[in-house]
Amino acid sequence: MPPPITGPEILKIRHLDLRLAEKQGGAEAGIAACPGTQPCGKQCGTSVAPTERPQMLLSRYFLPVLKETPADAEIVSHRLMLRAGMIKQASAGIYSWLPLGYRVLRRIEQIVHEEQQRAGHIPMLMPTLQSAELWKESGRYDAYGPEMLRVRDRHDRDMLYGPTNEELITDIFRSNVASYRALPLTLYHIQWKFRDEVRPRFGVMRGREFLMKDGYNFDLTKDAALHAYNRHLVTYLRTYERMGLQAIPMRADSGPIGGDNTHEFLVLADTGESEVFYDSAVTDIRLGERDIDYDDMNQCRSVMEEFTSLYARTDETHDEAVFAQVPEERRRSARGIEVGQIFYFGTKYSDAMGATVQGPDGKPTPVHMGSHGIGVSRLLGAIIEASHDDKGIIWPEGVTPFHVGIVNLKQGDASTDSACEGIYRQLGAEGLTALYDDRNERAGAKFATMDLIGLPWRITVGPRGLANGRVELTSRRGGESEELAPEEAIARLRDIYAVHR
Ligand code: 5CA
Repeated sequence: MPPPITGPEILKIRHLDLRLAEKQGGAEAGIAACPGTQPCGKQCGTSVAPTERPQMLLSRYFLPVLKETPADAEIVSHRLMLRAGMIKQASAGIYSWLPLGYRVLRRIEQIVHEEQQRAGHIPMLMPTLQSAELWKESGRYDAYGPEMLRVRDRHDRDMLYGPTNEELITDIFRSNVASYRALPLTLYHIQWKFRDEVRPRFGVMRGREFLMKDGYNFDLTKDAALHAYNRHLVTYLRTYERMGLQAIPMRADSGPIGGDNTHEFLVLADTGESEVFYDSAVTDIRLGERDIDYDDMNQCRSVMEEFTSLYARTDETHDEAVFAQVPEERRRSARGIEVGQIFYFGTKYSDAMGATVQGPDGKPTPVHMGSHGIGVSRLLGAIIEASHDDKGIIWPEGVTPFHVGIVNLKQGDASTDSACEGIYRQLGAEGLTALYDDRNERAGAKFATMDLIGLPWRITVGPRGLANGRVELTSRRGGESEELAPEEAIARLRDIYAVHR
């Protein structure tokens, strides 16, 4: 979960808002514009997640947009992330997350946390650097090959930058859990991983350092572990749908993680690195707003079956003979972006590392395990691949870095300035985040920036509309505009975002 807001962050927000307050001559602006919803104490009466809630004046932000299209970026998501000032390459496959990119990354993490915890999975945090000892115990130290970044510390101990965490979590489990009564248990974290990919490319899509959510279930029996598998499948479907994505579970190959049961989640996109084969009817299924009881084994299994019984496989498991049974008009081959993968691997790690619990019969029993990953940083690329046009990104409401952009068409004009500031404050008071373009720029340049960074809604304020008490609310996706009174525009946004919190 994002940390609570700290002193300097509050000061920064207050600083921005006080600038507005000063301009307006009203001290209460500083309070109204702090848009959080939870009590945080005396400074402002509300608390905000430092990376998400605060309002922002564009003149005070750090948004280094690029005018030129970067020559070395091959796919549209990589080009747009660079152009929109979201990331900067630090070295091959390793990126700094600039403020706008960081906001979206945090938003995606937030959704992942919410959906994991809704299913009863418990968050924690393991380190990036791991001791090689555990990997020697599981037998994967040599098996993992050159993708693993190996380092030696000053005491000549072998360490590695974790490419995944099965060993570390199994060690934590075996050191602390002795009885079957502690089961079922699912622990997860969101942490940076390192894989020394031969060809890092496509920006955050195939990085060397990347952010992953990885979760691990521990269960007494195979049936219980398969329930954990199905439960994860359902949480993933909901997670991706909240991000505005359709990710299709496809039967896959388990690679170095091991086990026979595994599904990858693929977002269809021409630029995807995986070749996939599927029955087109699978694209008609949605989880939607169904009420799911994650403890209900039958319900989770039936959702899993509904989503995985039609043919959908990656090239590694593709079988022409089985595919031929799909009606010809529904057979599709395409490309896809893998945004997650779930595994059930039984007792592979618990046998190798002695992770047993005392069973109901009093005998030591190796636990059944699975691991479940979401490519958190890759998701930004996948969402942009799925949602953009020739002007820039179009963020789905669920992940947008700011709920709305405000464009002042005549900066410096007393009435447009004051209308913009009022709207900005009111949005904040409603818990909606706004990026207010208060720069002295031409209207065209302001629109181009807003279109590039892809906020789903824009409020445009100009002297002509204001003369009739109207501002313009524009949808980034459809491009359609409506003239509304400022309070109507705000009410409209409140309704739109009510389902995305
Ligand atoms: N231990 C298991 C599950 S926790 C595991 O490591 N699974 S994985 O290898 O499939 O990775 C999980 C997800 O991380 C992938 O589905 C993918 O979305 C993302 N991912 C993997 N490699 C990269 C990479 N080089 N760059 C960006 N994301 C990646």
